[in-house]
Amino acid sequence: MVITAALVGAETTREQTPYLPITAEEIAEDAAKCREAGAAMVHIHVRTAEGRPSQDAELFRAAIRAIRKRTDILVQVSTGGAVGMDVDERCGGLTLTGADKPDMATLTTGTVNFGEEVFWNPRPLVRDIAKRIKSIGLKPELECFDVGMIDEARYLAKEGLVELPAHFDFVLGVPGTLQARPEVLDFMIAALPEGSSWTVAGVGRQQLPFVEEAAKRGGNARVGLEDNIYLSKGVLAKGNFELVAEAAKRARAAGRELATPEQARQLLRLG
Ligand code: KMH
Ligand code: ZN
Repeated sequence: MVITAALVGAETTREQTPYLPITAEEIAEDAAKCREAGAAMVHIHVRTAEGRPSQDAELFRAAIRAIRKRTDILVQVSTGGAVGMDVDERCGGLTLTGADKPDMATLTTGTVNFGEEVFWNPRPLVRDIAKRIKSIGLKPELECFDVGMIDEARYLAKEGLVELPAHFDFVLGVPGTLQARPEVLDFMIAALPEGSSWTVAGVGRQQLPFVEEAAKRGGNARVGLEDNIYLSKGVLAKGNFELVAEAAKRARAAGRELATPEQARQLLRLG
């Protein structure tokens, strides 16, 4: 089972939790602890020194270098960024080459309400990002906030922009879109193109229970401060590593073994 740690995100603030990593060093330190706790991959956004969400290539470069100095964990960069960013800004992490190139990048395949805002992903923009990911030889993690976004992957495959089978991430529980319920997860799994792999990211209080739902079904799970700041009711996680440790405990209790980064590379077909 691959555990991904979504370390930073674009929405969580230091006012909500003092444990949110912001600088490259903070991100790398938490990433290394997440690896120790059982994660095989980190999903990262970056922040300015003031903590504002950014997708700046140099901030990604600094974070990736700091992570790779400390640990062999796989690095997946966000192309979602924050609501309202334009496509070039969103794709900052895809401009990195050589030793700084990420291992994977996200690709959201449709538009959704996102709290009081709209996470805007019209079809031409999705194709633009898919082409950029493909052109640097990366595989996308297809971020699906709703079931129609799984079907869109089939269109992208027909257009030669995505290879099937692919790896999907079901993001369930953002206010305004599909919520995290076991029957929703079953429906999404049933909708997958044959042979595809999947991760589930439960947002808010469904994060840790959905690690168990994923474990039971043979899937993978994402935890982290991007999606949830609490280890239990009213108790802040003192870093992403505490959420990973709890996820690892629940996965093992369900009889699952945790993938190393090398095993995750095979399982997610990263090449
Ligand atoms: N911050 C959200 C608007 C991704 O990382 O690819 C989008 C997001 C998805 O987090
Ligand atoms: Zn993200």
